[in-house]
Amino acid sequence: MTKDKLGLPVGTTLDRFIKRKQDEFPFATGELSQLLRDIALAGKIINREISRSGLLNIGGAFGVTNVQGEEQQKLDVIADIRFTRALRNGGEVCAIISEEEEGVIDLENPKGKYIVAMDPLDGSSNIDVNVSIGTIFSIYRRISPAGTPVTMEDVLQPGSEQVGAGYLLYGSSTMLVYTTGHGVYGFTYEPSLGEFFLSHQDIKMPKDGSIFSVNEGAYCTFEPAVKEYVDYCKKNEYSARYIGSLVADFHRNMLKGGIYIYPCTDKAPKGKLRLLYECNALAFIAEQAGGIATNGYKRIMDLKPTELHQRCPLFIGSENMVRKAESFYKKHEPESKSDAVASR
Ligand code: P6P
Repeated sequence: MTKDKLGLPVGTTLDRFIKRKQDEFPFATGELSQLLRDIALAGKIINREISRSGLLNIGGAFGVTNVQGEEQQKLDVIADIRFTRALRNGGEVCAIISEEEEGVIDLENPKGKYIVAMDPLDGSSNIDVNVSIGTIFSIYRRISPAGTPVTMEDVLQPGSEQVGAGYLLYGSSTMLVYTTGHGVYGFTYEPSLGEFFLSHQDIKMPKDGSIFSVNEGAYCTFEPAVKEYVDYCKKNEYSARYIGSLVADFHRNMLKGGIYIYPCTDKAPKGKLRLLYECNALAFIAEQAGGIATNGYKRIMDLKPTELHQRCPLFIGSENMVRKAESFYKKHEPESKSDAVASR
């Protein structure tokens, strides 16, 4: 029987894996473990609803725009409700930041030790065309003492303070991928058993790759450095792979080697992706898997958030590819309009 580093047989359930990992830390109280279970439960429920959305008329737009000015899809709202409910009922979380909610969701659970920042359903415009979508989450320990009201300092922590991060990928199979700072582990969902099983042990991202993911439709408004890097990828006949779903593009690039870029554009002068619940979570995973994530100049996880929904440029993936992309910025530094320069 194949055994992995933990001496466990392959086919280990998420629950058993979490417990075994927790046992490695004598001071672990089990609260983070329970929080991960709560997220997995919500993921199972969303997986069920996504797989039936075409039949239940829960696809399509909700007819409301969210705080981002983006048209909410029905499943965006359902996912937001489901994850918020799972975290509220789980009792480990005191506050949530969600892409779908303008302000902090105070769960009125002052004993909760954790803060969760999440994008309940990223790439939801792909729902109706049956393309993979995902949930992204970051977990922080609160700074203010338990028993006191949640503060903005609790929710505006840099990514370097994350105690956990992960994503659910609702694709050809549904996966949960997460890290708590000791490697990246992937679990594949078996619907007939209602269980996530360990399928990707200690994921490592190749240092190099030949896949680049960027929306070239905005090429004309890219900064010169980004244009030059995209041209470099084409000259080297790299594969262009961009499906409009960050989690799916990131997951493929992590396994095969590659880079995902969402730079500054005229439509998104500070980049499109949100620091707190998209960039930081994937940056933590990327670094734990041996990759890197920057805004073109600075490590994503070193950026100090000032607003809940602030955006930033994202260059994430194989280390050598991100460094190569950054090298073009260094050549063009004075011309760059990237927020990276401003925040440098
Ligand atoms: P564009 C989805 O809205 C998302 O946040 C990411 O999942 C995806 O990579 C990106 O935006 C797509 O944005 O501007 O290329 O359509």
